[in-house]
Amino acid sequence: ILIYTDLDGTLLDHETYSASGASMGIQSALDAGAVIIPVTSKTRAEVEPLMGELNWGFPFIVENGSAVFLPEWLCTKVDCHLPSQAEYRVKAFSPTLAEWQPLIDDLAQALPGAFQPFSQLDVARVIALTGLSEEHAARALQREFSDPLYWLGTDQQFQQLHQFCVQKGVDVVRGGRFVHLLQGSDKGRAVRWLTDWYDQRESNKPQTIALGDGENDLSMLAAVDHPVQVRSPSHAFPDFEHPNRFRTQHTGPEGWSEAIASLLARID
Ligand code: 2M8
Ligand code: MG
Ligand code: MG
Repeated sequence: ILIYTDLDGTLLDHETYSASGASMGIQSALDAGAVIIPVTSKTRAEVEPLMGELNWGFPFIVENGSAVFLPEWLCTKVDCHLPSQAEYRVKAFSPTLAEWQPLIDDLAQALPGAFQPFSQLDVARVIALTGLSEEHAARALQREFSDPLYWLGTDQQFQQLHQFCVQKGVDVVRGGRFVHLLQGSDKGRAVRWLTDWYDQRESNKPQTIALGDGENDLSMLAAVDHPVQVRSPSHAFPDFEHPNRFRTQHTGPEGWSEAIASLLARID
């Protein structure tokens, strides 16, 4: 079983960024032999300490589906064509942070004052906007593939942002606190790629679960057998239809455990 999971507002509490409410669910998933794969807007630098804490060592997907990081120990000869970075092989779908800058500069000119790019914030400002600890805020600033926008503009400017981006083949998705620009990537595409990767290595076709709370999770939910919409304390469920759709009663990590308990009893 592959369990793809969003972090903020899903496995981690929206306010405290703690996964403790999901510990029962995590334990039963690991006991059942499931692979838990974070699929997040966060950066590699943010995900790594979390993987360490939970002691996983599984692949993970960062910056809204921009790239899949495969731990080197999982890789075989087949993966040799993938570039290596630190102790990983990396499958990237997105332009790099540097490649994004011309478009973001054009947007800033067209919509003066409507947003602040994440890469131009300092640690203190990230802490103020997100409630992250100093260490985690610094890690959030280590972006490799995306530059989320802190939105300050009007609805009309948001329409203009959309129009501008559509012309450039760029998608605009809202996360919990920031607006994310995507080109050629989304969580769903990265999830499909990684499911195929497992499929080619294992004799049984993997069963797939995905859990998310936001609009930026819908492409991932559409890419799996068992999509879970985790209830948010701050917004309604985004519209999503699927024959196996599961919507949790509890919010955030408690909802995560609720869904995993119910699904593990039903599948496998
Ligand atoms: C950003 O992502 C969240 C995802 O919902 C958001 O848009 O609010 C990311 O850029 C991430 O790196 C950061 O940790 C997070 C903090 O709230 O914000
Ligand atoms: Mg989320
Ligand atoms: Mg997220």
